[in-house]
Amino acid sequence: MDTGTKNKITVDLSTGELLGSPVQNTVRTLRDLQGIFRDETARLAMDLDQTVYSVQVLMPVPEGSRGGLFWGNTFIQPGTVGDEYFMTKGHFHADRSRSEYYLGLAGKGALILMDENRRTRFEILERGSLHYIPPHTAHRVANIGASVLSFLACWPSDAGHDYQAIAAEGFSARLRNVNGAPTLVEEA
Ligand code: S6P
Ligand code: ZN
Repeated sequence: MDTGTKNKITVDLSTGELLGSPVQNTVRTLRDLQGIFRDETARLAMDLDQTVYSVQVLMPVPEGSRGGLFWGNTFIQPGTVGDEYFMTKGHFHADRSRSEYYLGLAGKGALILMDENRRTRFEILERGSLHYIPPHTAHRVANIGASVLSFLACWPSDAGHDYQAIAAEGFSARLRNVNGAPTLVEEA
């Protein structure tokens, strides 16, 4: 009989860490983020084995299944490459109609959103802030604080990830540290 304790998963609400199994863990180091930051020379001068972010994902159904939901926790280290904050690669969902929720848990960040007309904006992501990422919207998160940023995410199991569009064209604006303030600067 299932007592309710089998495969029990808990979220450490102070850090966002997912405890229990099965959880997939992905780590992105500076080496993995070639072409993501504006200042490639600055990135190459850094310790490329340094972790920029990691993601824990709970996938109760196979990727691509219709009707399921995935859960993920992302942890972004504090830091910069040149004047750009450590951030995620960013993606559209492969099925552009699929949306997502983010909930901030620790640290201070910026959720950068770009629609399909390449209009880019950002929302401050911090403990308790809830963000609805609409369909047809590319998203990435930057850590604009001095401590680890962590946030929870929930998205449909058939959303998929399109990293290619961002790898090819990027976002239309970059979040840069301008005189100490996170500022969206349009790409030339
Ligand atoms: C998945 C969701 C997040 C990101 C994670 C890392 O749809 O948006 O779990 O995967 O924050 O970002 P990225 O751009 O490397 O997937
Ligand atoms: Zn997503």
